[in-house]
Amino acid sequence: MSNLVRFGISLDRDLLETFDERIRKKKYTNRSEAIRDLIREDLLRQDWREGETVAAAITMVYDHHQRGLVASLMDIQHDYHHAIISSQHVHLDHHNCLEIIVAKGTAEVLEELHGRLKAQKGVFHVGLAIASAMDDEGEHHH
Ligand code: NI
Repeated sequence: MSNLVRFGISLDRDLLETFDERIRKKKYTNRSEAIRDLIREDLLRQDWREGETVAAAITMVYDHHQRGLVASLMDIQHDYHHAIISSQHVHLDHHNCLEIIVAKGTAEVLEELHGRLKAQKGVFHVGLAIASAMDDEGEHHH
């Protein structure tokens, strides 16, 4: 890679040992990759805080036999049609459904959607994972 830059980092020995222990547990093959991921995560959190548009995945597990729940979840998703890109529904077993919603928006909008889904009775778990930062043209950066 022509854009690759090498630089040295001075670090306290104890801190480095703790870091090496952590990256071993996470199965990183080298320190550079672990440090790159930390930097990317930090930049992404910063975009999130600054109200930039990010892409995210919302996963939820719920009991579709809960009275009125499927209709409520559908109503909520329609309220956020401008943010939701796609959703996938998996019938896990006789009772439970898993839904994966891919959405794009600001932290405020995505957290609000997440919160409303989570508040419904019969919903067991709702996760929100930020996938990537986007700029105004929808271009992916870092
Ligand atoms: Ni289902």
